[in-house]
Amino acid sequence: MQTLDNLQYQLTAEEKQTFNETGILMIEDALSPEHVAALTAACDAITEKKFAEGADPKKALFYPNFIPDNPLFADLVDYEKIFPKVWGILGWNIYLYHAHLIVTPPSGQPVDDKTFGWHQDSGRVNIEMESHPRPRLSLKVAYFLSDTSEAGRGNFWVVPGSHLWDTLDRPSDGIGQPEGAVPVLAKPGTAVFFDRRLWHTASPNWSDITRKVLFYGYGYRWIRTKDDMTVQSLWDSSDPIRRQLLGWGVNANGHYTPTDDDVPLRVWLRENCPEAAV
Ligand SMILES: O=C(O)CCC(=O)C(=O)O
Repeated sequence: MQTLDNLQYQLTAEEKQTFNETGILMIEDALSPEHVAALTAACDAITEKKFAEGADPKKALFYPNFIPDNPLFADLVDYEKIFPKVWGILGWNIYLYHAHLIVTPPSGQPVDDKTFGWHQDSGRVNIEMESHPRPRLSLKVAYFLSDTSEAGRGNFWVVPGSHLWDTLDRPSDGIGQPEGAVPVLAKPGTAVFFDRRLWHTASPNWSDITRKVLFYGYGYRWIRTKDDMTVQSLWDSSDPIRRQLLGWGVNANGHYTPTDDDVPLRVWLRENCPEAAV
C-alpha cells in the first residue's frame, strides 16, 4: 500500500544516474532476513509441488505467474521500499506485465566456460520496433532470496551499460563471455533493478547452494502480459493502486488514454508527489 512514508524510498538522483548510465541498480537489504525467510518458504512450497508433479529437481525451475500463489508475492507488487523507485523510473501509467520465479539447483557439473544465453528482454519487440537506441518500455526487479554474493552460484550476469546497444558481440567459438560481462553479486534480500534492454543472462549453478530469485516485470499499461497473469481474482481484495498494477482498467482505451479511474497511482502522486504525476 502506498503511504506518505513510502516517499522516503523515492529514487534518488544518484540511483537515477546509475540506472540511466548502467541499466542496473542494486538495492541491498530491500528485504529483511525475516521477509526473506517467509518468501523462501513460499518459494519452496511451489518448488516441492512442482517436483511432486514431475519437474526435474536437477534442472532450473522457471515458474511464471506465481503472484496468485501466496499473498506475500502480491504484497511485493507495490512494496514500499521498492515501488517508489519503479514509478520514479517509468512514471505512473504502469502495471505488472510479467512475473516469474526461478530456482536454480546445483548443476552437479564441473565448471566450464561456455558462453551463456545472453539476451535482451521482450522478444520480437527488439526486432519489430524501429528505433535506436531501443526504447526502455519495461524493467524488472529481481528479489534475491538466496546468497549469490559470490560468483559460480547461478548468478545473474549483465554487461553494464549495454542497454543502449542493439547487438552484443559474443565469442564466435562459444567459449567465454562477452567483453565487460560481470556476475551480479547479490546477497539475500537485495533487489536488483534492470532495464529490459540490458544484455543479461542466467548462468549455471556450480555451487552447492540452490539459487532462488523472484522477478517482477513492470511496463506501460499498453504492453500485453507476457505470461498468463491470472491475477484478476486478487482485484477485489486489492487497494486501487495495487489493482492498477494487477492489470485492472476501466476499458481498453484507458490503457492508451487513461482517465483518473484507470490510474489511481497518478491521482495519488498528484496529491502527494505532484512532480511525479506529470
Ligand atoms: O535467471 C536469471 O538470472 C536470468 C533471468 C532472465 O534472464 C530474465 O528474467 O529475463
